[in-house]
Amino acid sequence: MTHCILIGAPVDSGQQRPGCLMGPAAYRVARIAEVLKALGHTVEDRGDVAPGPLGQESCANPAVHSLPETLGWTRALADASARAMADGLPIFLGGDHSLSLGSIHGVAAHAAAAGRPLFVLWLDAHSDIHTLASTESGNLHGTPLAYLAGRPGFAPFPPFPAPVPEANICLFGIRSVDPAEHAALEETEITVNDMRVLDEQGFAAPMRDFLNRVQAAGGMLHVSLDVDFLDPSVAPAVGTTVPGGATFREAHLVCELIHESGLMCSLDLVELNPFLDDRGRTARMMVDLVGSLMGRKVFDRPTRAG
Ligand code: B3U
Ligand code: MN
Ligand code: MN
Repeated sequence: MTHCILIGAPVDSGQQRPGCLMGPAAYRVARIAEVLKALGHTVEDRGDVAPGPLGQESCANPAVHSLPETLGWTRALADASARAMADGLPIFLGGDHSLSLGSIHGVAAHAAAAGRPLFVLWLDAHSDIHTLASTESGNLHGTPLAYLAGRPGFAPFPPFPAPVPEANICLFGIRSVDPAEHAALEETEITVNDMRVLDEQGFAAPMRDFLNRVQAAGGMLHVSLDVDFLDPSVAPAVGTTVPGGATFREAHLVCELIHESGLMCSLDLVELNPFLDDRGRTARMMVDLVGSLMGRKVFDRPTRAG
């Protein structure tokens, strides 16, 4: 039994298509709390985080937009995250992926204080490893991995408490990488399980390899699940659909393996844009996956209303 702490993060400043701010409400309507309770967990919904006050920060790259807003969210979410880590397993209901700038900040502070190594699993179509200098879109949802890895160029942001060693980061499912990100990844030790690798080796073996490494190191695992990890045919409600993503079965398998490892300490659910959804289908799919992450078997689930 786990104490699950729901934290609404209606962040919309990290990209330019409005709608992600409705994400937390959609997860609640899709009965995330009830699904967790049915699995025997306790659930505490801390409501939606409010962004911190707006500053005047700017940076040299003119493409970057909404920097003060994203900084406000980062500070507020880092704080909410560190507090929740002391009490249970936070589940961040996004919100675009820039929310991870804050959520993982709090998780890393907690792990450092506990003296435990932190590992990060990035389930995403994108590598999200731009810096403020390299992003061409200026969308800060493309930057959290660089921030948490301690890459330079994040001066206006609060210093990352304990950068996650590159060897502790695993990208899984990626299939859209910008040239600057490609160059950055080439010079790192980050494990890149792109779709080419997963097509050839399947999802289970590379996932088990990574989980075994976390286990052997006595590590804590933060999971960041971007809706676009999934194929758009099963999860259409996302601003940046990329064909060729994980199927229903592959995604559940990954979640079941993570559950069986017992290693996950915190979870981001990001990029759901309910305005683009097909009668709540993507929100329900994500909540289904949370069920698998928290102990439900694919063929053993309670009947859901709706
Ligand atoms: N790498 C591109 C596209 C992108 C990243 N994350 C999402 N899209 N969702 C960028 O804008 O940085
Ligand atoms: Mn992402
Ligand atoms: Mn993505």
